[in-house]
Amino acid sequence: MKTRNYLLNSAMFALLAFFVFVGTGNTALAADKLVLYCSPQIEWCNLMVKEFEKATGINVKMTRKSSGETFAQIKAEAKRPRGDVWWGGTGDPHLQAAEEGLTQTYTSPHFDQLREWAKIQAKNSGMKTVGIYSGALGFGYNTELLAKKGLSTPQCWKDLIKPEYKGEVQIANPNSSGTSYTTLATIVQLFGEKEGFDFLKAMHKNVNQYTKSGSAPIKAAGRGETTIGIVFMHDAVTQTVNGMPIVTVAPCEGTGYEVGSMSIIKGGPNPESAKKFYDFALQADIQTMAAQAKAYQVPSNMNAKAPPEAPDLKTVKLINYDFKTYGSSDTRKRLLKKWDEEVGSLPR
Ligand code: S7P
Repeated sequence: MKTRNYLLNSAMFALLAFFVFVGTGNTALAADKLVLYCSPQIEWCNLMVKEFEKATGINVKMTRKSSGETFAQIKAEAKRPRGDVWWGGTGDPHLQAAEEGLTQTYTSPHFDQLREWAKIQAKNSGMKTVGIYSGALGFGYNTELLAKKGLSTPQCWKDLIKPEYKGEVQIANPNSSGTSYTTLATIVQLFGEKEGFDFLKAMHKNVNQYTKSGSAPIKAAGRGETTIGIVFMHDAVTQTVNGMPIVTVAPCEGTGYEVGSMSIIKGGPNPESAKKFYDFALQADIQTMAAQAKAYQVPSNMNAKAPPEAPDLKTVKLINYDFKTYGSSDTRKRLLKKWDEEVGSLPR
């Protein structure tokens, strides 16, 4: 009798589990999880989480941090990784993570649909990272503040060291921010290391604050808290779309750009969910959704639609940014140390 009841209960439990499983309408088990480290704008991170959970039923635990900060966290957790996927953020620290063995190789079935720059990023890392979007560096200014203060219109990097802009420029700290590290590497590539650091030291006198996050300076400019913010051009465009009096500038000397990247963290707790997210994030229809979050980067999937607001990179004078060198562990560590010693620590 006891055995019959036991068998009956087990059968009922199995039947119930089957209905719950079918009822969810997807192939994930309730226990499927993903720990996502997200570095682009929070609105886009939230949208990706919502859409991925809807499509797969996998429960996502997401934290948003800047690129340099996320790199530091993954490195600190290397002995016991807690994250599964690092999605977005500038490509240089993703390359450094690959070189330092913090991320793992993976080739998505969607790889062939990607633009050349996204594939080159993957190949440069031995397939440990991949390009998901691109965007050019520049700056934006608040037209109302500029007029009120009677300042001239900045058009070039070299304009930003003019004494008239004392206290008017904001940029992030390159240790925490991928945007700011891209600026540091761009200036060094454009002007050479000696002249580049002289420029950064001179600009330091005009900087009112080094923020933690890369896009913070243009948000501050939108609110009228600083006149000029050095950021990716697409982040300045978002402010204009939001109704702020911001004009975006592609610097006259030329400028660098990012290959925003994605990597699977080596030894992460949910490797199967990680691959599912990776494939999902490379799909054309998913990349096209970025505009819904007012994210105006250029998508890496050739079949994704670039938002009409995205700055047209063909009209911007782009330098031949050397990702291999400036994403290497030695160069990134050396330049950040030099920036701390020779720029960040100077009085203003
Ligand atoms: O806001 C979007 C974006 O500019 O942010 C990413 C960036 O790495 C995150 O900000 P940090 O500069 O603070 O690291 C870029 O990849 C992305 O285009």
